[in-house]
Amino acid sequence: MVQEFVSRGFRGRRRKDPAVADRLPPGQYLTRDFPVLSAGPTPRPVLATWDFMITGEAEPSQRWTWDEFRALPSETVTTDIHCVTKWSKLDTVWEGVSLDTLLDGIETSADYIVARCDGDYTTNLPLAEVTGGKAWIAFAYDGEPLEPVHGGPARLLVPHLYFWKSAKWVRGLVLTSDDRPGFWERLGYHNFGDPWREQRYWGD
Ligand SMILES: Nc1nc2c(c(=O)[nH]1)N[C@H]1C(S)=C(S)[C@@H](COP(=O)(O)O)O[C@H]1N2
Ligand SMILES: [Mo]
Repeated sequence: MVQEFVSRGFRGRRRKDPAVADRLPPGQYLTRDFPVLSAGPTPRPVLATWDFMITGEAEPSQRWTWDEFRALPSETVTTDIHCVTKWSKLDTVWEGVSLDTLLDGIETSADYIVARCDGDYTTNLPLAEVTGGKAWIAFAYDGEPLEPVHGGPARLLVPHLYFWKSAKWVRGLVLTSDDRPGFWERLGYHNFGDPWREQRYWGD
């Protein structure tokens, strides 16, 4: 009873905090733990054979081994994340390689990407939503190597869109001229997924 009263009081205070409220998209609630949402089993890729590829309408196509990927310049990113199942988490801290860095030097006429992963998951994004400092391939969370359940060794991080766009266990990007809906998008989730416009499902 006491515990419940204390935690309810705590949440109540947080909700009234205007600085926090401003950062919470419509229909979302705050969580302090880090839920795991995976559509299948957790893949365990071996780093010695791991690679990351940019293919499709990319000239030239590119491939990095794990060591080559980790030798690229990386950034620390502190950002809020928003899951379509309605939890949001503020000030998460990641380390990753910007997609701008990975795409540098690649010529393309593509307007979209499809993220490919270990396992069968895919997700689609406009190229303009993952360039200009808006997306990373993250390999660390909270100063530690990214845990397998959260997408380790590396995941896409696109924090301004619902978190299903942040593909875990990502292995590559396919650049496409047509928009190709991915795993959740084909199952009825919104094609774009802006949490501030509450774009949860097709038709939202
Ligand atoms: N490869 C892959 N990436 C994925 C998923 C998945 O099932 N497989 N789930 C997505 C969904 S719906 C969400 S909300 C986030 C959850 O990330 P987390 O488990 O680290 O919280 O990962 C996204 N990326
Ligand atoms: Mo999600």
